[in-house]
Amino acid sequence: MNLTFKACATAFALLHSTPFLTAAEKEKSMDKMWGEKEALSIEAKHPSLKWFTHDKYAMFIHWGLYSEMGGVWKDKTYYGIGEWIMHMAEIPVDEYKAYASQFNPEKFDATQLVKLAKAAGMKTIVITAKHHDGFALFDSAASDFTVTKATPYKRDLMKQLADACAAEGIRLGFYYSQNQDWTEPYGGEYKGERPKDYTPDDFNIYFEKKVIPQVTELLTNYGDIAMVWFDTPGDMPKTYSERLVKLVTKHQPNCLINSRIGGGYGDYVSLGDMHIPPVRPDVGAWETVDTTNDSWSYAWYDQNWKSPKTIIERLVKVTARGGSYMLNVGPKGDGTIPAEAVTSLEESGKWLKAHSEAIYGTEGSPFDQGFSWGDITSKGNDLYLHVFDWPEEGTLRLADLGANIKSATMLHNNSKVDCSQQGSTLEVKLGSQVGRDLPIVPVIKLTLDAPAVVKNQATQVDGLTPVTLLAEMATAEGCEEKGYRWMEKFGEWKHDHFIQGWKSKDAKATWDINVLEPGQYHLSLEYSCENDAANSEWILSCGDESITFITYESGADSTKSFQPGPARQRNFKVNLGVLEIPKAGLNQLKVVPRKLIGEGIGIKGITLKPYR
Ligand code: FHN
Repeated sequence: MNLTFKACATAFALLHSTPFLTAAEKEKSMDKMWGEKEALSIEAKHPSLKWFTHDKYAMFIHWGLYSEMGGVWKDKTYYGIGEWIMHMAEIPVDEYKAYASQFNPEKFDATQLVKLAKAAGMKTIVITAKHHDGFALFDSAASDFTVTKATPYKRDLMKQLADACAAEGIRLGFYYSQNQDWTEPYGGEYKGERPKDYTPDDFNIYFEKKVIPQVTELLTNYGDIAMVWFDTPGDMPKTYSERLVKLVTKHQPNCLINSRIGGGYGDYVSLGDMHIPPVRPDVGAWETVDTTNDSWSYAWYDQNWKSPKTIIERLVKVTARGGSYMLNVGPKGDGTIPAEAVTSLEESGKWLKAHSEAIYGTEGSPFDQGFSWGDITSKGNDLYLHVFDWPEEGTLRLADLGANIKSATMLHNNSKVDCSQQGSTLEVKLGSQVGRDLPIVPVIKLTLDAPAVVKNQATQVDGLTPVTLLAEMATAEGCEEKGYRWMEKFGEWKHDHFIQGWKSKDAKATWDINVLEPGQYHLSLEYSCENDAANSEWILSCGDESITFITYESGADSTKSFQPGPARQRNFKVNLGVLEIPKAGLNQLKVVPRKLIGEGIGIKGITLKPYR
């Protein structure tokens, strides 16, 4: 089946606004944008990865002229990512540059901002020193389009932030858009008319005259820099990435570089925006960047604020999969931070302070994937069970940890939690905690007699809580697992994986499951199906037991989005029925076509719920 998806404005801009691309071409364009699929060419071994992998949590800041516009140009609101307003509203270069006269962030208080990051429990701040619009929040001899020369404010904002970070003991990193520069005639994706004799090789002029001098300024004028966070390398030739690596290493050997520098360089991998991987990625050191609402920079209409609990859950999920989490705030044009973001960061920060042991310096979960009730981090012999959704039956079950339980306590107050072990299965009984005043995300600390090592990563079906078997966990034969990414409305990226492209009736997708309690399970399916593959029939089985089902087309998103590109297939959730899993231990769940139409459906996940 040929799932389609909405390509983002970024990918389109990178591909010189070619409106009709195949799905494969679009996917490739996003790889270029994020540089994420290219294997890092050097073995990630930078000494600073020690703090990076220990600290887990950083603040990202998107701030610039676009923040003053807040999503509005000439009285019209442009819905999308705030910092892309110049592109979305097609603002002429001269007019955009002239707008700098309105940027006067008199209320900016660097110390307050750094203290907010500290209160949130973040250890590093990375700010957009220069985004794609080319405007510098620092003083630069290489450009006049800077806060010091083009605005009434005139003061170097990065200097203030660097001083405040140094005073408060917070690391500072700079975001620098090395390829896209919409206001530089020779820059990537210039929004004006290129000079007459322009050739793509003239990128060199921009690179030598602006990128090299400005990155040098950032590396030499602001004290110790923890990282330079490059973005959207696009088609920039590898030699430029290499030059930047050399430049950073020369001036600040301790400074980290993210993989979006392009060309396979970088000290660690930045996954696609807002991607919280459900399964542990095998890419060495990595991070997820995310934001407190949907847009990166301030946009007046974007009220989709993440609650303190959501922030904690996302931080835990990333930490549990072995990554680091960088969460963005978008200050307004006057320098103030939206109150909702402040509250969420402060509240989640209180939780983090009380549970710091379960985040900083942890190793991630011994399981490659999370659970429906929450997720796990670990340190030595200790496991930290972060309970997002208190299980209905008051019991958590884990098996095959390769170690024995010694004790279980609530991390926030050290109170004892009942636990027992039968064979290799542990049970943690939460009954004694019911009715108590619990933290937003309660954490149970399990102390074992050895570090947990889960040798068999088959999904554990515990007989108590629902379990979703994801496409990412399947073995596909005669079909394929494929990831899709699209931007939904205000810049928030969605990431879905499917088992799809069923070639024949002999194709199959299988999931290994470790059944802790045999019996009846209620099964449901989340899938996507195009019109021309509707009414195909399928068999889902486990051993001799099976369920037969038919799938309907799942519908598509409207094409009338501000994003160009064809419609994206929607997902559909259906109940399949009740299936008996007769034996405990390793089993296999299998899906095969019974009557295949077209390339069949895309399976996102199958959920098993104990049937009571
Ligand atoms: O185009 C940028 C976008 O504006 C934002 O800065 C994000 C943050 O990761 N990076 C690019 C898109 O991935």
